[in-house]
Amino acid sequence: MKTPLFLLIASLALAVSSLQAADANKILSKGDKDGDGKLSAEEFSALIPDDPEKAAKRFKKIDHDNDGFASLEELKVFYEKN
Ligand SMILES: [Ca+2]
Ligand SMILES: [Ca+2]
Repeated sequence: MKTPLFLLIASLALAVSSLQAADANKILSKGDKDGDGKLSAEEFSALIPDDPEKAAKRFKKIDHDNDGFASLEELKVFYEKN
């Protein structure tokens, strides 16, 4: 029996979105040195040590509410879009 196409697409979309959530989680757990559950600009730029300018620009985009920290939610939103 063949799997209906829409089911394939749905499961693919699910796999992709959980992958992105996993990415955000991974980035957060890797970068969060002080363990407060979010990334400061400093913690974030430490993840991209070879290009501080790019890191700063990206951090600005991620920090949507401008509180100076990238929360897991903000990371998720960013990595879903990119
Ligand atoms: Ca932190
Ligand atoms: Ca923020």
